[in-house]
Amino acid sequence: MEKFGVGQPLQRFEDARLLRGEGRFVHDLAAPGQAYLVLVRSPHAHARIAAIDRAAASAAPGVLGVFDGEDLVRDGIGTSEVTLQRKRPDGTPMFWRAHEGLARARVRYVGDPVVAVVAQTLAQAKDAADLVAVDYQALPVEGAVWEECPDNVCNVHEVGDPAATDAAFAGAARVVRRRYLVSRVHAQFMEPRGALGQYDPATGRYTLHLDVQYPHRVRDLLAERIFKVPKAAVRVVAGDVGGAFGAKGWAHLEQRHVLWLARKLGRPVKWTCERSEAPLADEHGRDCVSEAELALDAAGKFLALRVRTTNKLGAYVSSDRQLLPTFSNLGSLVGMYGFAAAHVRVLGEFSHAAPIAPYRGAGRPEAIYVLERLIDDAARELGMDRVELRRRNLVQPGAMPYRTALTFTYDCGEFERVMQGALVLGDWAGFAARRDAARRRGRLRGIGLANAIERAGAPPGDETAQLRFDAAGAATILMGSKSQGQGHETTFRQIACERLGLAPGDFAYVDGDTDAVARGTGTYGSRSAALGGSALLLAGEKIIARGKPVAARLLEAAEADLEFARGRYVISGTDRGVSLKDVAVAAGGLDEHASFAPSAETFPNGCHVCEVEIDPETGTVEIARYSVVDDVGTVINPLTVAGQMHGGIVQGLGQILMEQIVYDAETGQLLTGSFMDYAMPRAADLCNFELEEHPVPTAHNPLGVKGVGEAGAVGALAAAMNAILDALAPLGVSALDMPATPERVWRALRGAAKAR
Ligand code: MCN
Repeated sequence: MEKFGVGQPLQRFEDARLLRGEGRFVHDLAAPGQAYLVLVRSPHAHARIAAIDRAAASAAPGVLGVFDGEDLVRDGIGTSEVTLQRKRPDGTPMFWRAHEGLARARVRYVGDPVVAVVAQTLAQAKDAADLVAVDYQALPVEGAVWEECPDNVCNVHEVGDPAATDAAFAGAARVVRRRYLVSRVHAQFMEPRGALGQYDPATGRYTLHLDVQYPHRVRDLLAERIFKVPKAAVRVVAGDVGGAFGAKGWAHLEQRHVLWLARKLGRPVKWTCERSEAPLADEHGRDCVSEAELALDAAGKFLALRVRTTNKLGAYVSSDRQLLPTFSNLGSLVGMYGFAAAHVRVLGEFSHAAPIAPYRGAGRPEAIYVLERLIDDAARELGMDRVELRRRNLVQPGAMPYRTALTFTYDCGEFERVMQGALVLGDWAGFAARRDAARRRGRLRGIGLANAIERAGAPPGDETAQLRFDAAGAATILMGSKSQGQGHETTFRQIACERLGLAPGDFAYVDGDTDAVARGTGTYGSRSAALGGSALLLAGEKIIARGKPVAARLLEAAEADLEFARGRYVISGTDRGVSLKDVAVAAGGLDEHASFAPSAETFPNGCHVCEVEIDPETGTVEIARYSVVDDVGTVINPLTVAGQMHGGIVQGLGQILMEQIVYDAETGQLLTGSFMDYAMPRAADLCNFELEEHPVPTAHNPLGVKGVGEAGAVGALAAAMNAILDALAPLGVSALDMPATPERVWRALRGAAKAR
C-alpha cells in the first residue's frame, strides 16, 4: 500500500479551503455589471392567470425588465423532455407536461414561477417583484392537476412476475399485509441553489456558473433543447458545491432563465435562491405510500412479496428526474433475502405540489423501509424472533451470483456475517438489561435493525478521467464527476497516488468545468468512486505505458526490462531508474484520457442497529445508540467512508424523527415553508455512531469498490422506525407513520391506552 494510497485515512484536501471560508460557491461570484433576477412565484396551489400587470414593476427604480411566459415562448426558449417510455393503466401513453419556464394561463403549485424581474440590485428586483400584479382566479385543489388528465395518473410501472407471485401467495401458510408511508422531504443543502448566466454576443457563447451534479448534462440540455445551439456554444462551470443530495438537478428552470435574460438584456444575470424560497423553488424527495404483502411458509421462509405503491410526483413531469426515484430502485424491495417471486406495481400521480426528484437514495431507502418494517411486523404477527426470521431468509455467499426475484443480480456479499457483526457491535444480546434499566427510569427503550442493500454505480453510462503532466512535469487530475462535498479531491488523489506513486500535493485537481473537462457524466447514484475512480486508475495505467518507451530511452534499457513502482521506472534487479516526472518532462508532457463503463452495478450492503429511548409522558424520542456494519467493498478512504455514512444516517434519522414537507389538504398551501416548521435534526438530537467495515470487494470494477454515498440513508429510516415501534409495542402501539414527532408518539400511546 502506498503511503497516500487507497485505504489510508487521509484528511480532506478541500477542508482547509472550505473551513477558512475560502471556497468558491456561486454566491461568491460577481460578474462585472451583473443584474439580479427575482422570480414571482404563485401563492396559489391552483389558479387561472387572468392577467399580469407589469406596468408598476417595469417603472420601478433600477428595473431592467419584467418578463412572463409569453416572452419566453416568443423568444423560442425550449423545454426539457421525458425520455422514459411508460404507459398509463389503460394502456395509453404516459401523460406528462414539462414546465415551460414561466407558467402561462395556469399555476399548479405554490411556488410555480410566473414572472421574472431583473434589476440592477437585488433589493430593487425584490421591490419590483412586489409590484407585479398577477390576477389569479383560484381553482379547486381537489381534482385534476391537468385538465387533459382527469384521473391524475401519469403512468404505471410494474416489475417482477405477477403470475408466479400470485401462485406463491395462494400456497402460503401465512400472509402479512401492511401499509407504509414514506413522507415528502426537502434536501437541505448548506448552499441554496444559485446561477450566474453570461452571454457573449461576439462569440455567441453562453456561460453558466452554477452548483450542480452534472455540468455536462446541463450543458447538453441547454444547448440541444433550451437554446438549440451547438454544445460548443455553452459552457457550464460548477465550482464548490455546498451539498446536492440528488436534488441539484440538470433541468432546473432558473438555469435557463439567467442565460436567456443575460442574452436579452446584454449583461450577466444572477439568481440566488434564498433560504425561504428554497422549499418553493426546489424539487422535493420521496412521498409515497405502499401496500405491502409478504407470503411465508410455516417455517418462516419468505415465499413472495407483493407491493403496490403510489408516488406523488408533484404538478409537473418535466424530465426523467421526476420518474427516476419511482422506478429505478425497485429491485431493493427484496433486500438481502431470497424470494421465489415478487411483483411490484407503482402508480405515479400528479398533485398540486413541487415536482419530486431523486433525494439521497432515490427509491432505495423507501424500498428498504417497506421491506424491513414488513419483516418486523411479520415477526410480531407470527410470534417469531425478528433476527431469526431474517437469518432464515438471507441470501448466502455460496449462492452468488444471485439473481433476485426483482431485477437485480448480486455479485458478492456476506450478508449474514454483516448482520451478525452489527448485532455484536450494537450489543443486541445486552439490550434486555438496558431496556429494564430504562423502564426503572420510566422510559421506554427499543431496539431495531435493518438490513440494507442498494445498487450503486449502475450502468448504463460511463465516467471519464484525464491525467495530464505538462511539459514541466506538473500533474493535473481532471474528472468527469463533480464533487458536492463527497471529498473527491482527496479520494481521487489517493487513487492516482496509489498507481503513480506520487504524493497527493503533486496533483492539481479540476472538475465541473465543461471547457476544461472533455467529457463527464456526473455524480449521482453513488457511482463516482466505482466509475470515476476506475477511469482514473486506467488513465494512470495509460500514463505509465506511454512513458515507458521514453524511460527506456533515457535509461538506455529495453522496455521489457523496466518496472514501474513508487513513481519510478526502474531497470529490474538494479537501482537505476528515472522518475515519472522526469519522463514527462523528457516527453514534452504526457496526457491520457480513460473512461470506465461497468458491465454491472455494485451492491453495497450493511446492517443498521438502532436503539431509542422514549419518554412516555411527552412522546420524545431519543436516539440512544446507532451501529452499522457495512460492506462498501474496498475502502478508498476510511475517514471519507465514515463521513458519508454519518451524513446519510443523519438524513435518514431526520426524516424519521422530524423532517417533513406538509401541504394543507384543503388549500394546497405549503405549511412547512421555513425552518420554523420544517424541523432539521441537530447534533443534540443524535448520538455517536459506531461504524465498522466488512469489505467484500466486487469484481465489477478494477478497484473492488462499491458505493457509499447513499448507504447511510438507505438503512436508517427502517432501523430507526423499527426501534421506535419496538419501544412502543409493549404498550400496544403496533403502527406509526413517520415522522415520529413527540405529538404523534404521544397520541399513539394515548390511543393504545384507550383501546386497552
Ligand atoms: N469512497 C471510498 N471508498 C468506497 C466508496 C467511496 O472512500 N468504497 C469515497 C469516494 O471516493 C467519495 C465518497 O466516498 O469520495 C462517495 O463516493 P461514492 O459512493 O462513489 O458516491 P459519489 O461520489 O458518486 O457521490 C454521490 C452520493 C450521492 S448519490 C448522494 S445523494 C450524496 C452522497 O454521495 N450527496 C452528497 N454524499 C454526499 N455528501 C455530501 N457531502 N454532499 C452531498 O450532496
